[in-house]
Amino acid sequence: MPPDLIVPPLYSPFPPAIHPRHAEIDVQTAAWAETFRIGTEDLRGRLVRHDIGTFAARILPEGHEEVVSLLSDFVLWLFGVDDGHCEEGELGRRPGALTGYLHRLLRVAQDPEAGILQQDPLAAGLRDLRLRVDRYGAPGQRARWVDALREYFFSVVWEAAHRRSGTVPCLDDYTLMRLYDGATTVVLPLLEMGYGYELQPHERDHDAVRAAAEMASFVITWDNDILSYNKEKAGSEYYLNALRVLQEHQGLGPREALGYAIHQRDRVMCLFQRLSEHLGRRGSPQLRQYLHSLACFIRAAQDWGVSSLRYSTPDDPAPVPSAFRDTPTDDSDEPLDIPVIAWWWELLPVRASASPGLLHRPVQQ
Ligand code: 3E9
Ligand code: MG
Ligand code: MG
Ligand code: MG
Ligand code: MG
Repeated sequence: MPPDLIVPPLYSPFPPAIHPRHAEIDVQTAAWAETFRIGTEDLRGRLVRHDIGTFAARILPEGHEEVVSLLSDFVLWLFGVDDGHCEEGELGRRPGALTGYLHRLLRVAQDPEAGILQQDPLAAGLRDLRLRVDRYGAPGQRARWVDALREYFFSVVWEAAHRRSGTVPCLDDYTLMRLYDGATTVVLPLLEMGYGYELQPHERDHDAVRAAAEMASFVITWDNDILSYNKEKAGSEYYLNALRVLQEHQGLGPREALGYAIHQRDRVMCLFQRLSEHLGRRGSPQLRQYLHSLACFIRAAQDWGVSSLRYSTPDDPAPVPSAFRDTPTDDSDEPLDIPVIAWWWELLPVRASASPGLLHRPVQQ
């Protein structure tokens, strides 16, 4: 990051929170990574110093400890895939071969007994994760988890095609890819499992609830793009994040791109808050817990993003903020100029209206 590109405090309306067992969970995740030999020795040695247990403990601050631990191991596993195979490994430039490997992994997630990838450490780790998903989740949640893994895998293959050709997708394509390749959607079933409830399909699959989850993914991944820019740009490898997309396609300089990305995430954050409040007033207690967990997830990624050695080491300090601000830089109701997410702005009644209003898109039964 150029020295003049200092990340200012980011808008964060949600309070920080952390599970009291975070330190133990972090230690257990390091042991889990060792047991299953996730990643190369070098990658594993780095990952276990990234406070991933702390991240999981912030996502589910009052969740069942076993599920926080499962989430922690799963996030480390995801970095084993994302760093180990996509961003640092050779499969990351071979989308066809990557597709084959990820399909086999998906089969293991669906059927842990499948006689494939017997010597593969990520497959062994995934078998263990799947057994724990069975233990703490309902069959429908396991199905959602497998489906979410598939959408994450599908998006990293798209990303791999850009890595191979050295191209940078346009903002619209990047936004669509990023809703999945930040692996945020694979965490969603664990938000429910963490508090021992199952969101009913008429709520979980309601357009407005899906939109709220997508908005959380947007804010989490835009924040990651801002806070990981230093790490990602520093290497000689191909990298892809929102700041790069804005520089390539909107003709912005690094500083302007940073300001623009902040305005985008602030606007989505404001919409998320308004939609969340609106849905919370009408939904079940489980939906309110789910919306609260989305907010915890956003805040967790921020607190972890500004503190983890993954993004800023003493040898390579990133100019990231140590505090957050409680007002947005942009609270406009106007949709962002990104067609794939324009529908988010059609879900709420106009703000000026005093009536509770109806969602434009009806509840799906
Ligand atoms: C994130 O994007 C990649 C995921 C596979 C990381 C696993 C994290 C989660 C499931 C929770 C979501 C959290 C985020 C996005 C912080 P990217 O840009 O490759 O992550 P990096 O750490 O390398 O910047
Ligand atoms: Mg640690
Ligand atoms: Mg990645
Ligand atoms: Mg990465
Ligand atoms: Mg990143």
